[in-house]
Amino acid sequence: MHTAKRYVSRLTRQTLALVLAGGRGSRLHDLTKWRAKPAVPFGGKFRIIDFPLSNCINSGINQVGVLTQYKSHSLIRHIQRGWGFLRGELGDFVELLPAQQRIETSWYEGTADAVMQNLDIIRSHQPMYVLILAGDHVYKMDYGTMLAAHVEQEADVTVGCIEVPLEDASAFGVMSVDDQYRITEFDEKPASPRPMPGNPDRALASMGIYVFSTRVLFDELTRDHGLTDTSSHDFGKDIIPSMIRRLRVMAFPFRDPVNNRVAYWRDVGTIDALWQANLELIGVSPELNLYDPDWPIWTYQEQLPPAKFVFDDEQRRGMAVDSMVAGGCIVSGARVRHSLLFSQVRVHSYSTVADSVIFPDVEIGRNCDIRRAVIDRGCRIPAGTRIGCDPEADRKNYHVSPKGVVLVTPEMLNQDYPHGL
Ligand code: ADQ
Ligand code: ADP
Repeated sequence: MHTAKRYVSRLTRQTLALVLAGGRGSRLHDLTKWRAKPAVPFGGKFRIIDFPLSNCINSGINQVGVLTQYKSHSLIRHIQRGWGFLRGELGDFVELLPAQQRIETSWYEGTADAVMQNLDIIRSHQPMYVLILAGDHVYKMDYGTMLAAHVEQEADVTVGCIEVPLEDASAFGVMSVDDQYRITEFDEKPASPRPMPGNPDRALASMGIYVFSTRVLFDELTRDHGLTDTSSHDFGKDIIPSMIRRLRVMAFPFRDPVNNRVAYWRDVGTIDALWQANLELIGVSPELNLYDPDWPIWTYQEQLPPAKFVFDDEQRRGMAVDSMVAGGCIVSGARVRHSLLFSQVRVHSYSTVADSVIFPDVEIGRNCDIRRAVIDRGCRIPAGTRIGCDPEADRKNYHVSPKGVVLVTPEMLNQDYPHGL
């Protein structure tokens, strides 16, 4: 056991992780109008990117580059504030790699181009392996086991994969594997995805995460870079499919290490998915356990006082039940039920908040009734506002998702965004 651990830690130390955090994430509507998807708040005090970054640190990978592009201001600020604790003098870092026209005069094109444009930086760190991650999935994964599988199977590239329902599979890269988990087919976002053999309701999907041996990565990126007319310079569309016949391309099935079942992995890419994944955390034993001391999720957090629940001046109780409430919140004479309140939320007397996700720095005035909502950062909800009670009225003022979740942003309330928060 001891030797095995040391073997894995040697691999993780020789690995550079690159987190792709530049995509648009347009299905999150106005939540990504001003911020990149990896910067979207999640779980009461985190942002989505904290999950892959924490996975790196918890796996012993302490050299991490974050590739940013679209709307990166709040993402950059978050990483600078929260992820600077690694010891540079020991060679550990979380480094921001914005699109900066290092090689081309263009911004990053596909995901492979984003990595290609940083080849000189990768080279300077001399890693044996490069772990390419997406900045926009919520999951807890020990990348050490994937690295060990990559090395043991003498793979050129190893693709993380997970079983998904067949009806969802056309949103992913879908693969077929042989009995050694060598990938034999790979179709990026196929219109009619192939089911798994013997399992007609499931497909094997790429998680969009890859372990490359560094030499192979350099060769493949250089080759793809030359295909100016035929390639979109994307890992899923171009690089992985083109490697299958020539090289050893392996799949690594991501399973829960405790019960060996399909692990928790969410692309919280829509308002409905984001709302549901946040509210699931409130349950008694949610699939994603944020309270596991063996796998802490790191983040930037302000120093805030404890959440407070107070009687108002007329002795009405402020309370939250079946809820998660972050630091700095004050619930005074109001009821909060089955909801998740991020930091510094204020809820005033006679108001009810139910089945809702309230981002930081929101103020909810008196006499409000808020149900099935996602309220964006900095909203000041005027007294007497009803949200989630009348779909027609909601549609006029806010965005209503296919499942009837109401998204409210400061712009929809004609309020300025709280700059400098
Ligand atoms: P998608 O998620 O559709 O499919 P993509 O939009 O390319 O792939 O995003 C992958 C990651 O890269 C995201 O984290 C995104 O933010 C980031 N990204 C996108 N363009 C970028 C750019 N130009 N610069 C920097 N970062 C960028 C991929 C795979 C599929 C796989 C799914 C799993 O292609 O095969 O099934 O991920 O979600
Ligand atoms: P955070 O995630 O920290 O709440 P955002 O990601 O929402 O911050 O915002 C990203 C950047 O865009 C910030 O600089 C913010 O001030 C700016 N911004 C957000 N909404 C607006 C708006 N409606 N008008 C102008 N700037 C905005």
